[in-house]
Amino acid sequence: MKKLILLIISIFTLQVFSQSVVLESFGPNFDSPVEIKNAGDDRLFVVEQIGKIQILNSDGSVNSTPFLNITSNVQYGGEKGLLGLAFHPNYPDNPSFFVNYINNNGNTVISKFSVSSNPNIADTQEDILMTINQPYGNHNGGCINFGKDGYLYIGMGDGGSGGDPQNYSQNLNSLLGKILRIDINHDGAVYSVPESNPYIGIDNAQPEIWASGLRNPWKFSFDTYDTFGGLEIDDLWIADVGQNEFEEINLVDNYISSGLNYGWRCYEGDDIYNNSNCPSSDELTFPVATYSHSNSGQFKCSITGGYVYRGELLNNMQGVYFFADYCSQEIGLLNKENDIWNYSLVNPTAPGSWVTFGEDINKELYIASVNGGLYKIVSAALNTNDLDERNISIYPNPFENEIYFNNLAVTVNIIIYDINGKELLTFENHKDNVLHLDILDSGIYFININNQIKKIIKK
Ligand SMILES: [Ca+2]
Ligand SMILES: [Ca+2]
Repeated sequence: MKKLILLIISIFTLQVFSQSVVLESFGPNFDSPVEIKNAGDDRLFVVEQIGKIQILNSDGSVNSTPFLNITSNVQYGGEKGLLGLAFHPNYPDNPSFFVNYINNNGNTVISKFSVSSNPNIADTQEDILMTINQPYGNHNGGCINFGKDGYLYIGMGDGGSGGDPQNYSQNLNSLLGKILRIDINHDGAVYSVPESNPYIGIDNAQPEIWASGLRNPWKFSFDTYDTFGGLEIDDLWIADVGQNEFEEINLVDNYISSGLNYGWRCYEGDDIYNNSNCPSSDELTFPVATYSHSNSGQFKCSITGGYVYRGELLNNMQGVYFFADYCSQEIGLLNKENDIWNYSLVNPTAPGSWVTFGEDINKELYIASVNGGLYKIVSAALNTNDLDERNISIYPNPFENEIYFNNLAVTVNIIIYDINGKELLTFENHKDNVLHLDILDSGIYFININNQIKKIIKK
């Protein structure tokens, strides 16, 4: 009996363990901040969409002179502006950095700048690496990052309008709707194409393309970690903004898989969007998670991809992928349990139209609203009631031979325990609204659904 009471208490504790993301204001308000990067030291570089990069110091102060001001080169407004920043992997030995912006002709520019003799001020001398024509004002991508392979990855949207009317994302002859990969360390030329890029020498394909079928990757990040066996893993996470209904998160395991097609405009999330002249679905790579605009609580509209957490401040958040939605102002936490990806969406302690996350040198996370607020994420907890909030209930209880779920719209893993906590039955990838438990004797059991719902059931 004592054991039973202890178990009930521990289950109750789990049930009331509430979900939260605590934000602490960090620094002053910025002018439409759209990116936050570090350069391997304790400064944060805040990219303002108008065409400036500000230095935010670890004490929360901002340098009076911007690190870079290229407002006269930048067309700003809507989804246009200075959008991306990446420091050279060997900074400061190699004092260069790269930016992604929309120029005064409305086209995407990737260019290289150098830091001056003062590490807090950049030279305004610019080397343009690439200019990519933009057919419409929206869907300009903008995120750039170096991989552990030392190559520069560039996130390109489908060019814009709606529904990708020219079908750029599926067209390997266009750099739009892709992730590109270039080598910026090439002697002489501004860049070269890595020999391992997937479309070199292929007819009607651009050699810079590394992945295709993206609508507007806002944003992507690398996650580097060591396995218990000491193997270093590099994953790539790509958040792709949806058209009408589904926002998606894509994971490129140990990002060795180049040449993948992420499906847009054939698919939006896992649903067919426009499947004319499309490859078969088994040639496409589908997201590890999607969320709906209107069928998952508060109205949502546009994903902002973040980072897998690898810092020390947030307890129990190791390996959790952080993302956000621009409209609902929620912060999302995605993690894998029992081989199933689960996400929670949380109203953080401060509101914001979230457009970027950032990581400092210690891998702690920051988030910024396009309205100017920048915050450090100082605490976060996963909700154990996430599925409960979708109003899943279990009936009847007590039951005879089977139990029923209402509203089980997702695939779940179910474990049945006895009152001593011994695992009795496991049902993987369960979808039905009925679960047959004739095999059990009369008694008290615990049912665990995706480690989120834990309930006592009686037979
Ligand atoms: Ca565009
Ligand atoms: Ca997709």
